[in-house]
Amino acid sequence: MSTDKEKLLYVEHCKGLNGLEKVVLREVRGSSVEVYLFGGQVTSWKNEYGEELLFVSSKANFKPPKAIRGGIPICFPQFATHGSLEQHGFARNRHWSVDPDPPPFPKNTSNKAFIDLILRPSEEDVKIWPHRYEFRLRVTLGPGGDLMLTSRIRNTNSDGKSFTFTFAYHTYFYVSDISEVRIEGLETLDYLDNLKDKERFTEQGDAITFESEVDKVYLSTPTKIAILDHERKRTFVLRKDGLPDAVVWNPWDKKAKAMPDIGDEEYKHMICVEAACVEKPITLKPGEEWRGRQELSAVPSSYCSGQLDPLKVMQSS
Ligand code: TA6
Repeated sequence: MSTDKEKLLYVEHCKGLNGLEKVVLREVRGSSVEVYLFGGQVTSWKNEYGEELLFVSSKANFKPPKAIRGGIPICFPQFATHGSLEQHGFARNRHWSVDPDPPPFPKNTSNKAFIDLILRPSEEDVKIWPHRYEFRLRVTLGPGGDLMLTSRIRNTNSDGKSFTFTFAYHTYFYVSDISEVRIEGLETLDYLDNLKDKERFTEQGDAITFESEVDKVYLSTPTKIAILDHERKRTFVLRKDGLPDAVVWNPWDKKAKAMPDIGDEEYKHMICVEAACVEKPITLKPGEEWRGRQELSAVPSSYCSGQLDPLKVMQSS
């Protein structure tokens, strides 16, 4: 296959909803990913059977500048709300560009389905957050259907000033039924409860299950978290690097009803588990660069974080 045709197979630039620019990544076994340049936001991740693994609300706006409800919104330069910046910062509300000069891939990777995007502040942005930066985002669909996001944020201030930020990949996983979902890997950890004035508690249970609204920032978590969808016999495995915390959120019925861009019953089919850096903000001096990665995979459901080797599960009858 010629390199042009091959490239088209792996990476296709096209128009999405409302004519917004979109990139489709495809792998030979049939898995795919969609990334909108608006927000630098992944809005679809399908396995080789064409099953959608991320949640995007049926009422999501694909009309800038409002963020798209679902997929993987990027929260930068802040997670949540502090001072004058809007909730979750503004990276998810901006138009990103394809990066003409991406950082080199590590030599040993054979990944072909990837896109490099870049975001720099506009003069308007500098007025609301007085710093200059280069935010490079690489979205990669691996040969086995895994989805990797790598963020590289460099301080390019020429005034010698450092800047400090918090960050999250606000990932919305699609689940069959939230009441059948269990999260493993966060047991016994401390968390800040956003429903109780960010008070600090310690998680007691042996796995996290859901019966009502949850909005917690788990602190200094393991690098691997498992999200088990019992009904669908599917486990999502989230691996993260450079992102010590993890946010777990489901709005439940009352909050969902109050949100215009999510269906009243849709909370039953989503769980946000967000690789994040919240408790200890990151500070960069001019010229310094921070890197934060998350890698998502979906494996058969009997795999639990660290208890069973997914390869053994895959080979078992
Ligand atoms: O990640 C949890 C959270 O901070 C919740 O408090 C809720 O606000 C959610 O994010 C969605 O925020 P958004 O600004 O996207 O509506």
